[in-house]
Amino acid sequence: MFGWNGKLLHVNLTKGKAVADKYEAEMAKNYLGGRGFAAKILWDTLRAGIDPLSPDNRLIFAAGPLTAFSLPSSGKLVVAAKSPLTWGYGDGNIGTLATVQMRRAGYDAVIVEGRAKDPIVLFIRDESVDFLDARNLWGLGSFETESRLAQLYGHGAGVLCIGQAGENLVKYAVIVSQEGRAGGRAGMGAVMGSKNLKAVVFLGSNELSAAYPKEMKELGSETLREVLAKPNYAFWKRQGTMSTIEWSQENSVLPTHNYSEGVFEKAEAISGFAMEKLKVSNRGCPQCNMTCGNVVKDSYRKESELDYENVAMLGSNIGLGNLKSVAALNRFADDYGLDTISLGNVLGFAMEASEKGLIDEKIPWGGFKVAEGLTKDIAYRRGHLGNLLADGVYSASEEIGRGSSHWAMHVKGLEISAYDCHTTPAMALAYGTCSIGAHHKDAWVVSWEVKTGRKGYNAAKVEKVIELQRMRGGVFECLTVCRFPWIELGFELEWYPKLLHAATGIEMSWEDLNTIGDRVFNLIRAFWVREFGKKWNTEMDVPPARWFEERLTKGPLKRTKLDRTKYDEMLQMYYRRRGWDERGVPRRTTLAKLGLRDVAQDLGRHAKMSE
Ligand code: PTT
Ligand code: SF4
Repeated sequence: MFGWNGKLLHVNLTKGKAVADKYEAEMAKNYLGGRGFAAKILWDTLRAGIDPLSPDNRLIFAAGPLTAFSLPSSGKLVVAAKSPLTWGYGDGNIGTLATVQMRRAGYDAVIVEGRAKDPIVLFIRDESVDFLDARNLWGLGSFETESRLAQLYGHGAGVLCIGQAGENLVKYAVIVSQEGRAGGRAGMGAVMGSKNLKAVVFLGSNELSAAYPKEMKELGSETLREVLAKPNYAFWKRQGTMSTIEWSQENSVLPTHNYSEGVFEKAEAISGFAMEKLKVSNRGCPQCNMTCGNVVKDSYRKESELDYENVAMLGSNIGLGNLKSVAALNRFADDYGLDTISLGNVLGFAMEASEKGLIDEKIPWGGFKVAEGLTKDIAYRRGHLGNLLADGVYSASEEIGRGSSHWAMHVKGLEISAYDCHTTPAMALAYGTCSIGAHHKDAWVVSWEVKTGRKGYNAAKVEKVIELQRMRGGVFECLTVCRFPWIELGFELEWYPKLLHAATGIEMSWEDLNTIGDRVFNLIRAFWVREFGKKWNTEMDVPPARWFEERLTKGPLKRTKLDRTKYDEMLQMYYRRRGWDERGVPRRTTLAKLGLRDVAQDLGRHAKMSE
């Protein structure tokens, strides 16, 4: 095999054993890598109904055939497992040296099962795998953990680690790398913590082998130059994703006060231009020449790396209009290893619950010090409220009750990311049907919808959501490279089949790649349905009642809300277009067409299926 290493590493922490094995070329062709491999392995190896925080769960680190080659933004890694937050399929995408070193060590994916007796660091250096005592690291934040490991193994080593949130099984704990890259929103850090796995360190010494090395080198240089020549490059380096704050505010989609509004009166103070005044440098993922991490000095004069999602969720969504304070909360989240999106979401929920008198604690909108304390309480599961919020917004609203589920902002248990959808039905559908719960990664359709018209609930919107799910959630997650060159700079998609051919020697048309995207999407859907069995229902694809029942009261689009009847019709349209039945369960014929006949057979044992 070229491009792929053709090898997986299976690690059993209970037994302290690691075994490498080869996988079939068929798997590479059918699933490509990254999310495709993760979904296939989780489907094949997990029994339905296992507790995600038990040793039975598998934590998977998976790269794709283009990962770590010298080409635009290729230093990405998929981290996946059954999610402790949603109890469905969970994954995230992290930019990290660990992916480069894992591939150089000879593996395309590492699968970790079991639970170590005491905290350990897994040290993977080419063929050798060591299980090292990590009791001295347990209790440390992710920054200190990584810096100690870098002292031992060098700054070139690839490190994935957890902070206190992962250790304490906070359900939205992430995996952290390089002090500002974090992945696995759906609780991949908690799965790592449940395995007593404080960190994984990779070191590899092999060169990746391409089918056509000369062509690969030339294409790599050409595409890297192409990125630099894009008109938006200079502005991207200045603001990265932070320019979206201004755009979201202008278009009434900036989540504000727990998604009750789409505009924030202090938006300017947390915008990309405000960020530029605090900025000290750019950081980024390895193998990237458009490094987009905006490093600023926070209110404690410490460095914090800002992205749109972090700032919207820890800023406007909690009513905090001081960017240095937002940056400080963001830094705490990175160090503890908490997902910033879910953190901002649960803090907003707590502030609203406090305002409505549903909890005793006084947590004012925009109250930085209280938010800081609560963030720590969550990471350590301290006190009743900290512990409650550590389980996520769905759980918190179940316990608090009294109508709070209407404004507990999640889909399938995953907290919604940073777009308010009172005015955007297609984006609501994207959240409703995303493969991990409410995340924008599969279909960031909001910018297209704002441009082309928000009002309709129509077939064109359904088509666009599916097209993006294929490309973003399918092709990019499986090639496992960053999608930003394409989305943000307009780097042409035509390059990817060429790069794939040079790397692997295999010609794949867009039709082939789209089929892989659909195969993986359907397999993940099957995973959800298998997990939930009889409990599976269409409500699981519907965003919270707030967006349907409460109108915006501010901004140019005030008085707008979503229409539930029309949303339901659009959802049914989406199911039909996907080849799913009226409950959103893939039909046998759909799975068979995608080469998933065996999946249909197994799924039929857990849920009612249509032909
Ligand atoms: C992603 C989600 C996002 S999406 C952001 S900001 W974004 C938040 N970042 C967090 C963070 O930082 N620290 C923290 N403690 N929690 C965080 N949670 C949030 O996690 C990220 C970039 C970004 S920045 C995005 S959109 C793109 N995502 C990609 C993707 O998903 N796939 C892909 N092939 N390419 C992508 N490129 C972009 O990568 P999750 P990163 Mg991330 C600090 O983790 O679980 O996928 O959720 O990984 O290396 O930081 O790069 O406006
Ligand atoms: Fe990472 Fe940003 Fe580069 Fe993408 S563009 S690889 S997120 S630094």
